[in-house]
Amino acid sequence: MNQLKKGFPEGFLWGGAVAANQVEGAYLEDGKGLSTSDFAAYKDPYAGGEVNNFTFNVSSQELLEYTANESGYLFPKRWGIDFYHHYKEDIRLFAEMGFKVFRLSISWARIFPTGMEEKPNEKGLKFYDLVFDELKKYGIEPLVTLSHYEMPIELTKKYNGWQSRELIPLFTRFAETCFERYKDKVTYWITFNEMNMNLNSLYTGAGTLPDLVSNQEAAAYQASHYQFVASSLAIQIGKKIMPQAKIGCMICRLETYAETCNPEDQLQALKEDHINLFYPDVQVRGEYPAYMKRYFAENGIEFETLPEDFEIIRSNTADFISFSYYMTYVTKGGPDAKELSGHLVSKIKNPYIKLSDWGWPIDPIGLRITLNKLWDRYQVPLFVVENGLGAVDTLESDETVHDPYRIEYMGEHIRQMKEAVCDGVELMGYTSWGCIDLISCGTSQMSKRYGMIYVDQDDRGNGSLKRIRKDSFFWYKKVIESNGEVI
Ligand code: BGP
Repeated sequence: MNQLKKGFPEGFLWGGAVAANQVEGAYLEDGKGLSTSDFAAYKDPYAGGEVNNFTFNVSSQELLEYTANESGYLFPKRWGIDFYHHYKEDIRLFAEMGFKVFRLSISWARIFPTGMEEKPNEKGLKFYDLVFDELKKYGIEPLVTLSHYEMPIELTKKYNGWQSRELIPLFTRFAETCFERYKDKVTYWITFNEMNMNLNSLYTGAGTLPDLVSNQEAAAYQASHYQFVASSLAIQIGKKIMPQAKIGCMICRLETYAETCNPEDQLQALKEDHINLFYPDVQVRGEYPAYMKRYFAENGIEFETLPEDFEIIRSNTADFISFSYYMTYVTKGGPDAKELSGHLVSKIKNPYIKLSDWGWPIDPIGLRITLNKLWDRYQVPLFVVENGLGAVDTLESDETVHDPYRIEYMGEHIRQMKEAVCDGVELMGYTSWGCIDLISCGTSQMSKRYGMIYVDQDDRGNGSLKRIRKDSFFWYKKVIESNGEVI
């Protein structure tokens, strides 16, 4: 009998993750064009407004004339945490924790301000050169996401985002430019962040204004189809330029439990798992699964494809599956199954697990379950590229931040990852989400803090931007030093 696995393999890629639109700021600096994420806004909560949902809260017409009325709105992703000017300090802190890898994204609009230029913006390219060089100084591998919930707003205005096939060549030109420029600095790439979340937010994932499409679900699958093709073409191009590169796909993993052992509930859980696994199925197995063709037919979902699309998808599959894992879901069969599913947070509560400050269920065992399921289904390397606890943190008068709740959350999830590795799962690494406090994707709040590093800034952008090590900073440093043995 061969040796049982006891823990994380040598070379396990410990680190942290951010996204350009949630950290960089400098939203119009050095030639960058406006991104869709620069319109992630909410009414100023301190001026009587309340935190609304993620996308710009006015009609599409007003968005397209964004200068028309910005009064009362806050656009936190336009300032982020000013990573653009703090990246050296931040990377030094990541190195102090012992990071082996750092997940970040490239802002498309820094490289092609409108997305349609023939030539890239040299100052945009230069910024990421400097970031990668800084990471290299500390021996930290970049893990680069090409599209992480942002794109040039001009592509929304002209094409309504990924509703148009025109986005495919524009994206592959962006990808090829990055591959050519950074081929000697970046080995690990992800094409699209959480592509399955097109179903939850067309604007965030696909740069599509929902009120300009007749069927939002069909529009999400149309955008996903074009992104499948674009991702496969990017892999094809990438492998020619960087034969040694590892290019992966990425989903938001929605591990779903049936509420009871009633076969109807179990069947509904399977159906919802299919909706989630459709994305790695296409990107790793290389074809549309029959269960989704049936789903499209039975639900009257139509979108444009071309025969050659399917050969591109078949011939250019992802090297690994990366995913975000925050929580698990509960579902059940019956007449109201449809409206109970597809929400960011499960409508049916799981009585066996606690909730975070933002009501997200906390389920570490679910991570072991999901790792086993994904490994059993695909037998390709896996990478947990987002996992973390958004919480209210308190900066003490002595400039300390005590976050035992975050240490417990991360510790429990790392423990379950270790169990999965001992079950035989091939796991490449773990990049904790929001390794430094940043702007929330879903609410644009600064106060939903994820980091092991505190950033002195409030929801309105006020603060010194000082970086402060939390208790979890020192704890995570020990975890990495021991390759997870202390867990
Ligand atoms: C994922 C995004 C990340 C991150 C995370 C946490 O969907 O890929 O960008 O933001 O969600 O969500 P939030 O920031 O809304 O707490």
